[in-house]
Amino acid sequence: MTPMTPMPRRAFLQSLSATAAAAALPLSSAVWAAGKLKPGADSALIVVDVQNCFVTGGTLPVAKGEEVVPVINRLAAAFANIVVTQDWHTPGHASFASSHAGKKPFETTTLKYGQQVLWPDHCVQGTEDAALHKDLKLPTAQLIIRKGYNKGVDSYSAFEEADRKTVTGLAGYLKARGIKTVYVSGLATDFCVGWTAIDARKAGFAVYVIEDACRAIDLNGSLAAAWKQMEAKGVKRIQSADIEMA
Ligand code: VGL
Ligand code: ZN
Repeated sequence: MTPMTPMPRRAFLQSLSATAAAAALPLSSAVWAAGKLKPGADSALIVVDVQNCFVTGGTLPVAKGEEVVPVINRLAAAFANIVVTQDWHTPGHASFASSHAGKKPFETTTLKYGQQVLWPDHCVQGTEDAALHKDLKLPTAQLIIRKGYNKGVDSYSAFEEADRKTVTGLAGYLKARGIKTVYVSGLATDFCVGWTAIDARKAGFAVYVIEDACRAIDLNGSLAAAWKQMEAKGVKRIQSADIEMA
């Protein structure tokens, strides 16, 4: 082929889309290998709230919550860095319906920082209900970050409490470790996973949510709303099969 020969149209389009795909990705942290994402040394897997309270038999069970455990255990092999979170409430926490006279779980109320969904008592510090699921196997996990431990403030996000002022320190930790990209998994897609993903974007990370490594509560359309908000903030929705296993 002489240099002047026009590139066949199909090859040209393929090269364009390859360039576009590369531009949309943080190249330093992820490489498409055989069409798959390969998390690098500057990526971390965040495993959100895979605790007894959120699975069958727990105090705030997420439908099929336990199904994320084998998916996350498999994913762990692809990550050099893993952070685990635990919802970790005081007894009598402000997010519990039982703390508000006349209120029932899944109703809402207004707290100092705004609207709060009221939950059954769950994930009380030090209880078996708040323990990580026994089948979770993450031998390389480096940090467990607990949240929701201020009695008057909830914290769905692993980065920032519901007052939108108090930080947990996770962004600083990840930045100090040179992490640029986070992959979010766990429970529940429409609450703690969603807020964690959105706040990770706010803190400047590239963010993937691994849909089949999450399960949702889906309260009054909260799941669809969460995906809409996440996508509006540039969170990318992927499946565990999109990740290259080590
Ligand atoms: C969660 C509701 C209340 C969660 C935590 O982990 O998604 N949801 N506390
Ligand atoms: Zn909670």
